[in-house]
Amino acid sequence: MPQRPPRRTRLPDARTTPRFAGVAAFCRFPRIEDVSADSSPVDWAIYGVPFDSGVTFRPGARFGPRAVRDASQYVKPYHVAHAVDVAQVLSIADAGDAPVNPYSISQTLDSVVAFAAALGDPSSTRLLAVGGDHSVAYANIKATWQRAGSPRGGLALIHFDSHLDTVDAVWGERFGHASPFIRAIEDGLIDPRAMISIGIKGPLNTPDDLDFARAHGVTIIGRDKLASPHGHAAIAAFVMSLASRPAYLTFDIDVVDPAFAPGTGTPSVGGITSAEALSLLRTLRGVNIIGADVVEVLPDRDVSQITALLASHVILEILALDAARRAV
Ligand SMILES: [Mn+2]
Repeated sequence: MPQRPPRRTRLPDARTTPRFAGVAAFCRFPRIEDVSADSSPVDWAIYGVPFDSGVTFRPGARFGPRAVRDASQYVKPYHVAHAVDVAQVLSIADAGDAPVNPYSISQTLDSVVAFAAALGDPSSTRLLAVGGDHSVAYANIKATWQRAGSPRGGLALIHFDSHLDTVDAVWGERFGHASPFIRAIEDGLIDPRAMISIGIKGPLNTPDDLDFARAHGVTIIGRDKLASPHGHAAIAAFVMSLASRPAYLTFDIDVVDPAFAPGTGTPSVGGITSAEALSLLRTLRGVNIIGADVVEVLPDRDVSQITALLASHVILEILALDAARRAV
């Protein structure tokens, strides 16, 4: 058994260093440049992608990373349901924001991939991107896939969203926020037969929007199905089928009802509650999540920071899944 590297993440003690003081980093983790160069690489690098030029409707998610950093100051590291202290098990750092070009989706995706490729140790540091609109998922998936050794057949994908995001192109643009997964599947980064889309409900522009996912074998757990035991059983069966296969988790905050997450650009009513979102994430315990993103937080439409706060806790849930898996 290889020895675990010593833990390196040090959170300031909130009882002596107030959560409302200092420069805001994700969940108060150290900035990556402050992690000692002679220590082991971090287990997770969290970085922002302040980019929203891929949206089809309301812009503003470019301000998401800052809002999530701010709201995440109140996130605490001990996860009660998994009984694990994320900061004790994992070394985590805020790697800042990827460079973006607000006038170019393609240049931005390329620069995000290049930025992510340089973070930590490619063989061990996992990437968690905070958007930004959903177009940025393609870049973080690509960087994660490359880190995994560019596996033929692609990664498994667990996708939370109100929308499938497998639209071929909108206004001729093939890499917008409606298209990250059609591109990731086409490029072999994702195995559609190991992809599950949870919370899908639309409404859609056309029923054709479902065709690509259905034809490629994506498991679709619609919002209605989540209201029945069948939906949860299907998710459990999917999790079992993955075993230890590397999986990527992408979480579009618009899967949550706008009553709980109003700060988003394409809100879809009738969604899951924030409590259901956390509960669903906890059912993924055991999945080997090697990369993730949390996207589509639009702070200008937010109320009392509730959407950014939810996104912060989704980040904690993702990290806690990995911590719980390693702590066994
Ligand atoms: Mn989406």
